[in-house]
Amino acid sequence: MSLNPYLDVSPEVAAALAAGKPVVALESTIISHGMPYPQNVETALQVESIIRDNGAVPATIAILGGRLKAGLSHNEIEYLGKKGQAVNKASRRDLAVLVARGEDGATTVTTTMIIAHMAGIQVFATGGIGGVHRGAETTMDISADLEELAQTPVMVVCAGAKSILDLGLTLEYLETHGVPVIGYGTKELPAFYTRKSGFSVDYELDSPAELAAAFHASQGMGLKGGMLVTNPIPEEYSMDHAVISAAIEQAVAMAKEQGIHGKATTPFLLATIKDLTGGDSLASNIQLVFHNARLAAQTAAELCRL
Ligand code: PSU
Ligand code: MN
Repeated sequence: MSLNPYLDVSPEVAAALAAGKPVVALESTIISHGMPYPQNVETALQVESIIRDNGAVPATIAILGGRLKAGLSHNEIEYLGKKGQAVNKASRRDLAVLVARGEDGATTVTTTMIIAHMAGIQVFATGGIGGVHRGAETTMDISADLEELAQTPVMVVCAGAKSILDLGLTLEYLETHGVPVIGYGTKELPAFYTRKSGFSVDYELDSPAELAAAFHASQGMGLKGGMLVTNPIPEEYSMDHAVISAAIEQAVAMAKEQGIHGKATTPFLLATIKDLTGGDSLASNIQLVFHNARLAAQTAAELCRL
């Protein structure tokens, strides 16, 4: 079904792409490493149905038995969700060995963008992206997601970046690498669990049609990178600033004490924040993913009209 010998596009996704119908990519690290079981599987399946309800076909992306997959079955999603952190968290550097060995991998924002682009999918919905971590001036912990946004032409719809990261440095990095950062209905970068961060985005766009037009122009000019759309969590699901800030500070301190580093850092922080907030952060996380899925599906539909 595909020109790339490493890639399996599901029949439904392939048919939609061939017919010029809207398709939205979804990542699998959010399933295996971003949320606990069974909420991870329930959320992933619900996100797929929200995308369908908004007129697009969902393509959840992962690596299974060394094959790059665009479009998973419910059983495959259940498998990744149940296995959780025992699945390899697969970033760009992991693809070669995982594929050569025929292993499984959960795709991060980086690898989901890579595989989406291989399949011909332009729009991708998720919760949060990786960024420049606090203390990166000494640890050099900068997510590969930022590099991928600079080079792979996929629109990523997220809820901004959470303050486990250094938001100011994350924006500087994206600016240096030429990644447009769009606020959806806002001039302020949303901070994932809350609607405000105190940092400005480059542009405010206010409709799926405007998002599609900007992405289409970027493609038309042959600019090589992607685009980051930051969609604020709906007010009714946003968290109290003081509560979430305290949990984040404590989680960051615990990670430092316990010497957590490398690819384990983001999953550790997410799980610790969830525990510290008694699950409230998970409830917000789930709602913001639904919200992003809707916007991504509507934007993918607009892109198909251009
Ligand atoms: N942020 C979240 N939830 C997530 C992630 C980030 O709120 O699940 C995941 C995404 O897959 C993202 C990855 O691409 O973590 C970034 O990991 P790192 O910081 O190791 O680059
Ligand atoms: Mn990192």
